[in-house]
Amino acid sequence: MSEVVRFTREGEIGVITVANPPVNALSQPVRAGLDAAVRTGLADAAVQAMVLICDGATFIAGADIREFGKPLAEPSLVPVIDTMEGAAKPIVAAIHGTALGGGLEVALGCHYRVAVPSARVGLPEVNLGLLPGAGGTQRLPRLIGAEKALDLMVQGTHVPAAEAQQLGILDELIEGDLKTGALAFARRVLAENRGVKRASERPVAPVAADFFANYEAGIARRLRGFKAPFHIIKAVEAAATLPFAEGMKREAKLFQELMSSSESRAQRHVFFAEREVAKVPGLPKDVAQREIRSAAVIGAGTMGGGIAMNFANAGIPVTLLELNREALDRGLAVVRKNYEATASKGRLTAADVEQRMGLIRPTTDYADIAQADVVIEAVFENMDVKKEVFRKLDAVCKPGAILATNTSTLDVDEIASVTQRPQDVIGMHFFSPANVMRLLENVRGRKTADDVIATVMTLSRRIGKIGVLVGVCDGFVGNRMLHQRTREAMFLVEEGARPEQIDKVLYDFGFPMGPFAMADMAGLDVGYKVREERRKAGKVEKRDSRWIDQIVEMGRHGQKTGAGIDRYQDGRTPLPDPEIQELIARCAREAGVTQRAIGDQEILERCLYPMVNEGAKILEEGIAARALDIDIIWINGYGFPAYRGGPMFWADQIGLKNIVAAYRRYAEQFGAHYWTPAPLLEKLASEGKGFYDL
Ligand code: 3H9
Repeated sequence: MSEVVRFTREGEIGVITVANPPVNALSQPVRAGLDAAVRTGLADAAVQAMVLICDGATFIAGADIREFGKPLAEPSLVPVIDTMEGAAKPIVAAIHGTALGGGLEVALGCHYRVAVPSARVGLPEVNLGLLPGAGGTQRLPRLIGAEKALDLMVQGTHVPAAEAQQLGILDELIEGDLKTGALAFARRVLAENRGVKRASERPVAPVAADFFANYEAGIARRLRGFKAPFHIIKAVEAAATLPFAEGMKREAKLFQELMSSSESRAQRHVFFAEREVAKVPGLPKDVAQREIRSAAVIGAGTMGGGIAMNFANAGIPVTLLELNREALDRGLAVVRKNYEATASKGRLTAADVEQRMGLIRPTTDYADIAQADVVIEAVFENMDVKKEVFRKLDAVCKPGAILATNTSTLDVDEIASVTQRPQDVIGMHFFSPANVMRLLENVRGRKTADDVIATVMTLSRRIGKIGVLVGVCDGFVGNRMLHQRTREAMFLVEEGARPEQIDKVLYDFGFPMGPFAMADMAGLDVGYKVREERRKAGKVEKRDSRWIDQIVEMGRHGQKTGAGIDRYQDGRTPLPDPEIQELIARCAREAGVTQRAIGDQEILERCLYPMVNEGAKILEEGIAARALDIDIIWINGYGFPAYRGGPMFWADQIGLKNIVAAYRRYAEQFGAHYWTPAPLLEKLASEGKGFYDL
């Protein structure tokens, strides 16, 4: 038999074992091996039933994504599953770890499914811009109904075993040894003469005539821009309305369409990039990491409380320090409220809430954090305040503790310089709300030690974040690029574009919200203070667009004051305000800018190309090691649509030479100051290359 699939016999039961680490993906040798193993079992008169089980950490976790985009090597998965399902001898899938995608489709092609209680099953192809293409869209609705099947496939949920059993995906849960339990189950099937149960032969429970149209309408806004969820609905509709064989043909066609789509290509890139960011170039793989058994957070504001929650969620005890008792109590109350909100949605039990709150230890005394393995400072964003905190940390923390700052703008090296141990200091820039947002920009200082970096990258994953390593500069990667977009958006408005027009262009591009709607929601005073600080620090823009600042000076701070760039009738619904249009026109006149009608394409290019250009500078300076680091930051921290792969991946699709050509056009129109391409961008464009060719 093949190296990755073994066939053995335990009495009258044939045992097929897949061994293809790390996740038993269905590469060509596995598909061929499965096919051969099933045929061996069928041909062997002594075999009456079979068990399919996997070695290693998990059941089959899906098709081998690395084979996608290449010509398919036979056999493809569908006929292999057909052979299994068509077998006259019962086959039992024995699941541990995760049965995902093609893995679950293989299991659905088996006649019975058993699993250990810790297992999870799902069809998460949607996250790769695909649909289950080996019968999943046809068999799952036959087992659990169209609606549940759609929920599962459209959300890509990993369903816990107990729930999967309730739904009807699993036949039985096995306590104790899986193989022993699965063999016993197979023997019972034989003894009770239960025969083969083929999912494909069952009907799909009927649904209302308008069910699919309603389902689509229900996800249309939230999942706009993604192709796969809508194709999944079409495939399940085929399952509900066509004979199985016809449904399979429809599934195959829809799968192929997705496989060759730009959306799926981008999402597959994101899948691997999210795993690649953890592998820091130049960092020795064998560097011994520091042990993190406890944490402390300085500052119990919104940010500090959110950060502490991440540790409690991961089961790591965390001390939360605030200088005065009232602020500490307020912070804790917010944390509790957040947990209770989650519990009220059924995602945590009351006991979970208490357990997590129990892991957060409040204090007003620095002495209580002396033994913490990692300390994250989340106090007011001011250099003097931060330095004061770090002097104290240096005095009280045990040797070897990691001292992290959550600064989003300040120089990590300067903060580190007030300590006697700059090698232990690093930035951990969480995004708000810190308990929800997955991105963590880990900022390496000039002197940060390798083992501190490695430990913090591992810790990021442990607390459920995607940690991306960046270097010290103004705004790090995310905010530095965002600054470019904000500036051009302000200019565009001054030149005659309406704020809501710009919002719509970026919303239609795939961002969850446009920059001005976002600014009104976050509070215009926030940006105002940042700009004031920048001006005070002598960071003056060559062209200074003041219209938003004038809005703030009128006392209009956004949604929270009932008016900002827009007016808010009922507190939330924006209404464009003629008074603001006049204010903008007046600002334009004062700045000597002639207003004109501006097209959507110009808006898109002027908002996004400077971000790409800044990304090129960030790469040149080594602030980010790879284009993929930048892409993952923008997708997870700023809502860049995953189906476009991130700004740098997107730029490669546009073609860097086209971006440079646009830069030249805009330089003629507006001058070279803001429109000089970065040397790296220019070089790659002239060589016909992209950022991903670096
Ligand atoms: C599909 O099945 C299509 C079918 O419907 C149709 C067929 C016709 N292939 O995530 P980890 C690698 S689409 C190749 O860090 P964890 C991964 O890159 C597929 N490689 O571990 C990494 O490599 P490296 C549907 C894969 O324990 C290593 O394995 N299935 C695949 O945190 C460890 O991964 C899915 O979408 C793969 N399918 O999580 C499931 N999966 O070490 C995708 C993983 O070199 N996978 N690798 O960086 C997952 O969700 C997680 O990997 C899993 C394990 C939960 C399984």
